[in-house]
Amino acid sequence: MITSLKEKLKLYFVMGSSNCKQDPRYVLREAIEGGVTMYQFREKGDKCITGQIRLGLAKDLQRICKDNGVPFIVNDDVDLAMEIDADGVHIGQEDQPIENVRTIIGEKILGVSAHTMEEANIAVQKGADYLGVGPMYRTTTKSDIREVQGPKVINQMRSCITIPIVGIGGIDESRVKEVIRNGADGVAVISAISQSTSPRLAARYLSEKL
Ligand code: 3NM
Repeated sequence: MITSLKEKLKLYFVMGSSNCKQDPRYVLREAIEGGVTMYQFREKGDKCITGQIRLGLAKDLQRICKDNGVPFIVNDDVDLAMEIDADGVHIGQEDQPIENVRTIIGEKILGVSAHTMEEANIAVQKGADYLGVGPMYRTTTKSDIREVQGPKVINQMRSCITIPIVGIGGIDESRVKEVIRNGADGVAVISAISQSTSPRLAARYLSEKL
């Protein structure tokens, strides 16, 4: 990849069908037009789609990413990532052990959610390529989240973590700068883009803050 992973992580859009007010394909196309630099397929929760419909959506969204040179990352589902040859996988602390995922996916991008210094250090040792740290702020998009951390936790992690870090959770246009000032390489957002009536403009405004 010509552009570094750090650059690609600048405006990281995370989304599944239940996060969108409009067709996810339209939302992703618009978001990329607006400046999204990386995308994570996160088809999770009560209202998520399954089976062949899910697979079909993943392939459609992957195609949109490919056509625009945007890396396509799959949340949790290592089998799906391998089946469709995604660019990478993002896992949480409750998912499969990091080292197992690294063995399966080889050179693909591996992102890990970390909430504390200890989790961050372990993730790096076990082969993470980047960390997602959150929740930065209060969010209603994900129900099983940890306590709000605030961007300072990224500042602390920066004393020993050198791989790219993105902040996630409750980030909107007004908060991007604070997250970056605390040492994040980028921001990961769901609702700030997916719930907007204009995902393109929402992505553009976020991107302008970066
Ligand atoms: N992970 P929004 S918070 C997927 O803290 C996710 O690890 C989080 O959605 C974490 O941008 C979160 O709409 C939800 O707040 C982010």
